[in-house]
Amino acid sequence: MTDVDAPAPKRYGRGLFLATVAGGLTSLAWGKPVWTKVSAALGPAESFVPLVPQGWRIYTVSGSMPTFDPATWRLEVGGLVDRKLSLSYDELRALPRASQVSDFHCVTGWSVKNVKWTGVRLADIFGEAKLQSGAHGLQFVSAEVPYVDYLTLEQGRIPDVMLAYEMDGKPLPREHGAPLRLVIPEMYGYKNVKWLREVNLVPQAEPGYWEELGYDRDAWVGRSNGYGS
Ligand SMILES: Nc1nc2c(c(=O)[nH]1)N[C@H]1C(S)=C(S)[C@@H](COP(=O)(O)O)O[C@H]1N2
Ligand SMILES: [Mo]
Repeated sequence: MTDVDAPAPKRYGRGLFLATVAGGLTSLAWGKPVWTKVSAALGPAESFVPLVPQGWRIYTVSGSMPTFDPATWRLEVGGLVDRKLSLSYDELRALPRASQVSDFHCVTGWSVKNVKWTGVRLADIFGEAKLQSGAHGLQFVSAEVPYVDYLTLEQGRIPDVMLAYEMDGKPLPREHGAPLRLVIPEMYGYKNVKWLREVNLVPQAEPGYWEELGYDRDAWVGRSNGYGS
């Protein structure tokens, strides 16, 4: 794991992040030693690129990005359901299509406004899979091992939560989680699992990847430990 993986190295306060981002000197936020280390770990082609105009930072915890083959890819829906699903990319795209425009916030202080997402609502997946009464949590498993995260079923039912396969009118780019990522605008970026491969209905939500490392379980934007802690 490299420093680039972290939603926020805790030693950087929000003020420093905002100041450096506003000044366009994003690499300052990482510091030169980190920058050098990251570039070495990922190689020149995949090293962290600050896309200043749009604001995205590309994160991985493993230093590599899963590949997507439409011929073999499946979204598996399992756990406490009456009908397990194994949806091909085409089958996923044949489900009712939903679009929204929402803001995206990383716990480190960067945001991207007005992102257009298109994909499927969890409710439509649940309708196919038939949830069992003991299911109160959702487990989201990334193809990027070991990134796993959870929501309560109630959080998963927030109306603008979606599994997104398009971003800004185009198929989700690889670096943003192709072909599918979770989008939950009410919560910080680390809940928005990229390279989504499995959704499992579980008895209850558990701590996810970053939560095991000290971040808040309920990563409500503006109301959890990303800011001011
Ligand atoms: N699989 C996976 N999903 C992930 C991450 C990651 O490292 N791996 N980082 C999270 C964090 S902390 C943020 S802020 C967003 C960043 O999304 P982006 O890489 O599309 O900009 O992805 C989230 N989802
Ligand atoms: Mo993040």
